[in-house]
Amino acid sequence: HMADAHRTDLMTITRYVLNEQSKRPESRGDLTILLNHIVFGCKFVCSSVSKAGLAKLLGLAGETNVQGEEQKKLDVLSNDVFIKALTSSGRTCILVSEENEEAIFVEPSNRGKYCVVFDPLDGSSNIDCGVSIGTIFGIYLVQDVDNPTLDDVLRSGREMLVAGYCMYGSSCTLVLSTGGGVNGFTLDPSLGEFILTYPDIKIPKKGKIYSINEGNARNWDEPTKKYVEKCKFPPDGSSPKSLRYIGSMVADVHRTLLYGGIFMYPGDKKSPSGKLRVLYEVFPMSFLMEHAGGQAFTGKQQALDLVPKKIHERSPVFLGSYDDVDEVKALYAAEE
Ligand code: AHM
Ligand code: MG
Repeated sequence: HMADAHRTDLMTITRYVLNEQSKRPESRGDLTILLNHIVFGCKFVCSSVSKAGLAKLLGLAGETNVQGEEQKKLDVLSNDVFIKALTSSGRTCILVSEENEEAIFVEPSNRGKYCVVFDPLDGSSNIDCGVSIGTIFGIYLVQDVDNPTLDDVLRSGREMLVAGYCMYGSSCTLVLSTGGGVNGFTLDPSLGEFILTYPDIKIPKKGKIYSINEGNARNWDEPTKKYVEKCKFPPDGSSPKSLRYIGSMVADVHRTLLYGGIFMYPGDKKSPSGKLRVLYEVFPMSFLMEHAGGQAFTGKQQALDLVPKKIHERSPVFLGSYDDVDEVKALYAAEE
């Protein structure tokens, strides 16, 4: 009976990744193990995020715990958890975290063939008010395991193998692409397992929502100004788009992926490269968008074609529904 099948035959994320692995006979399961460690990190952070409001209420934040350590801030805690999970997987050699100035080279005894770039807890301005925040990650294959260098992560986004994010929202949702389609999994707290809930996500070709921090409008370039004006006053007389902006990239991108539309963090007069970081914000989200049938543009090129020169480099980004991003591209092309 179908209903029973649904309840007892769940596609967990581990089962999904194992299935993917079995399609590649040469694979030895290293990626499966690495992803399992990332999933553990996401569960840990999810649980900490959901307890954080309570801890604050009880006055625990900033106090010392049994070991006499200061209670760690959520972003620091998340970073520590991911670094421990990733190094102990034995499958990584270079880690780039938004929280660490320098790249981390895993010691040879723990080393594996993957490089992981990540933002352990993105959307910091939303932490203290309980609004959705998230983790973003991307995975590269090192070129020479015995000799990892920064060049292994200073590569185009096209060379990324896997990208994903986990959103800590009204539920905990992990969205992943291993290079094929994009799939979304929701954490079942009673099982402690991520279950496939959004199989093969495809972003609508055109959307009805635009998402941008409009407070920066006076510093925008012409194409951004013109595009946002078109969203509000469509020249063809069609209905205007709705504005939604959370200020948490993971949440804004997740909504864009599911409902369609466009998310923008442009460059402006004050910060020509915008705010978002290429390696662990722009690339993974652009990778997911392209694999879901959307696109991502920097104002100059497809975002995945960028090759960063520094690990914390920033770039403007316009990503989302194919047709909506095309309109932005046309406005930039007309500038030249
Ligand atoms: P953070 O790394 O300090 O959290 O900043 C990144 C966040 C993104 O999640 C979000 O898209 C953006 O900053 C919002 O920036 P702004 O407040 O300038 O609109
Ligand atoms: Mg960030």
